[in-house]
Amino acid sequence: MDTQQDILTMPHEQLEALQLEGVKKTVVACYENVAFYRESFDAAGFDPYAVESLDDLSKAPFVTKQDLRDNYPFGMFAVPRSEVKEIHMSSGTTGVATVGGYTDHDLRIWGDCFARGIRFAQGGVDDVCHICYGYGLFTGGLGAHYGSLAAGCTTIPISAGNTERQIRVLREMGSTILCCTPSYAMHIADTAIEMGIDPATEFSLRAGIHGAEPFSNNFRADLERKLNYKVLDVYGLTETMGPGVAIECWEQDGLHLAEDHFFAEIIDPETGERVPDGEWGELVLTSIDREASPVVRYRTRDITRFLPGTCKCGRTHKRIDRLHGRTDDMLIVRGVNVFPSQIEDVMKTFEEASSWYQLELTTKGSLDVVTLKVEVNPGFDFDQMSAIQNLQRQIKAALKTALSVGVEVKVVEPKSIPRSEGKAKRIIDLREGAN
Ligand code: DLL
Repeated sequence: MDTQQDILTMPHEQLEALQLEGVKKTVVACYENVAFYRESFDAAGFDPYAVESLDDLSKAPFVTKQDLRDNYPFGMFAVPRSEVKEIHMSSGTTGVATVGGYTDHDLRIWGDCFARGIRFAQGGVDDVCHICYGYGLFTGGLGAHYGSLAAGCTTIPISAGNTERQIRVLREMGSTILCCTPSYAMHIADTAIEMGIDPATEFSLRAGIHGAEPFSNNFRADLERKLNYKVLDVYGLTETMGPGVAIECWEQDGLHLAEDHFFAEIIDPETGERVPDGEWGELVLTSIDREASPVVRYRTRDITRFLPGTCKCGRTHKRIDRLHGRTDDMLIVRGVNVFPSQIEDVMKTFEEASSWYQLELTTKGSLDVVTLKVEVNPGFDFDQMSAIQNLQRQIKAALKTALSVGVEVKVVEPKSIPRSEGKAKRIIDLREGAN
């Protein structure tokens, strides 16, 4: 019997019973082994020994990225350092990094979680899995690596960078599964096309397992067309494990949470209260069986919602909607809340617009001004001022209609926006006091 398959299709009530057992163990382990949790549970009057239901967990205080930073490097470990076999760290571009530790058990779970994505793509021993997420402290490379090994694929640990070599290897080794950020996948596809190689016919890709940053449905459609494969969205974060917390199945109808390893809540970021199923809010995660770096009610700052109903694939694990972005990336343009990926979705309906854009934030008086810099596709006649102005006007009007936001639009030449081998930098904040 395939136990992984059983776990993925078991009745939800049965899964909840497993979750409750796991959550009970996690809160006790955190209380007994991590000074931070002992203090914060005591301060909130939360008794970890009195959890009788998953609802009781909502009495526990939240833990934030700042709490993890304050306990850098090893203060959040729930096992002795000698049991920690691997360490990963968040990029830490804004302040001190956060650290995640993994025991042998944690590494196995991580591999199993990512391997689900590969199996969702019917992947296994017949596949060649090309991994160009960055290897190192970033969780992308090694998370996909452990997943690929667990799923039995032939693994190519090429890491990010040297795009022409990526293209040669993809073509010559007949890779069937591509793991990298969606923006790097797009860069690989565009570079191949520039080199005179048609990736749709000269690569052998079947599936891409892309994540680590938001990407719109239109961006995805463009990728699928250029690379002639199917894209599955994978979500995760260093603070709770890395990639594999939730992954789309072949239905592409939301990301199945690994509910046997994480208990998820969606809260109103302002009040901290759970929102009804189906409503958008901030995802909060609690570990069920993480040994080294368990979290209790970690506020991810990522905005999503539980999707109603069951998935056509028959798996019972709840699905979250594709992520719009983080609460910190949400722009408030003249009072309207908007995420960069929503702007991207509108912009991508124009065939002249490439997939490359940046949002520049500036101030004019007391108001924030958002300028969308859109790179046009090669072939666009950049010498024709009227064509440029026309396109700018049309995109601006489309954004106003679709999102009710007034965004300035500036069309820029092909290849003028920097490419990224990892996460794309979509927002350039030039406002006073930013950075
Ligand atoms: O980005 C882990 C990862 C690696 C996920 C590879 C998927 C693939 P961090 O660097 O800690 O970890 O960044 C985590 O990235 O809180 C989200 O804001 C964002 N993010 C991750 N996956 C997605 C996704 C890795 N599929 C932060 N869609 C998270 C949108 C995502 N945003």
